[in-house]
Amino acid sequence: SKEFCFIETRTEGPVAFIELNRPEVLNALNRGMVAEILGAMEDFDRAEDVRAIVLSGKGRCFAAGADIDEMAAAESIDMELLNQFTDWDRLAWIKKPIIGAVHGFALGGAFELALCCDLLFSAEDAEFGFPEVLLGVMPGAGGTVRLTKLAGKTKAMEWLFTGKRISAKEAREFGIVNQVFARETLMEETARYARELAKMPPLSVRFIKESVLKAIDASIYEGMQFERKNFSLLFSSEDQKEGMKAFIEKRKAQFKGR
Ligand code: CO8
Repeated sequence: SKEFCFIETRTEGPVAFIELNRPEVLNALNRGMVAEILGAMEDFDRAEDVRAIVLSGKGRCFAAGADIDEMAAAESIDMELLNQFTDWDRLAWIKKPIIGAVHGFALGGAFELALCCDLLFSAEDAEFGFPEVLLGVMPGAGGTVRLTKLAGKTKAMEWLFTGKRISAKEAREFGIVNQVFARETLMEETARYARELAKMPPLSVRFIKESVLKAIDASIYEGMQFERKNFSLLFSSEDQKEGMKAFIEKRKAQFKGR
């Protein structure tokens, strides 16, 4: 696997793992780390045998947000010229399912990263939050948008205005987190889930992801047009033939991802 400075990657069969790896600063996301995350995601997205990507943090927590040291002295024009959010835009084009596994803090940019995952599992000790307001700024990588769409205006305003941290339990209540596990079993349970997901027909999973993400932005009519095209498209796949044939023959289907 490639040499990275700020992350570690590995694959275990069909599951790829990306771990944020700057534990000495609680995995603060500098721009280099975000670029590496995207590089790794795109490689795994193209790798034929990878079926799911797991994202987690090494050390005490998932991550405590964007690297404050890196941006403390910046001016508006520096931010504009950096155009750093193009990396985040590319994240939205990853076609394979991304599962986030959060323990400890997921704050600021790290909460935004977690909100970009397709499924989110967390440890009981997880704390989510947008403390940007306490630094005199606000989220910039989709936080106000994704949190509002997910949890609704009422909670989004409350959490964003105050920087108040959300417990794993509360995150689960508001649909931010799929499931909460004990700290010791989080990675094991996430890997188990990813392996199960890897057994699903990959093209179905791919087009379901695409359609659900489309539905977040689209009108019902537009979303359904999009869904219908993807539905039709799957009928050119070998896996559709195999899946339906296996049902009729009362046996387990063998999916190939074609
Ligand atoms: N940036 C840089 N360094 C950090 C960050 C950070 N976000 N968070 C922690 N660190 C460093 C600390 O400075 C400290 O370093 P050192 O040992 O050299 O002093 C080390 O990590 C350990 O941290 P603490 O000693 O503070 O650990 P505590 O357990 O006492 O506190 C907290 C943990 C509460 C998480 C605390 O570290 C904290 O409040 N961190 C900052 C949280 C924050 O404000 N995050 C939001 C940042 S702004 C943001 O994310 C904007 C996103 C917009 C764009 C996204 C682009 C990527």
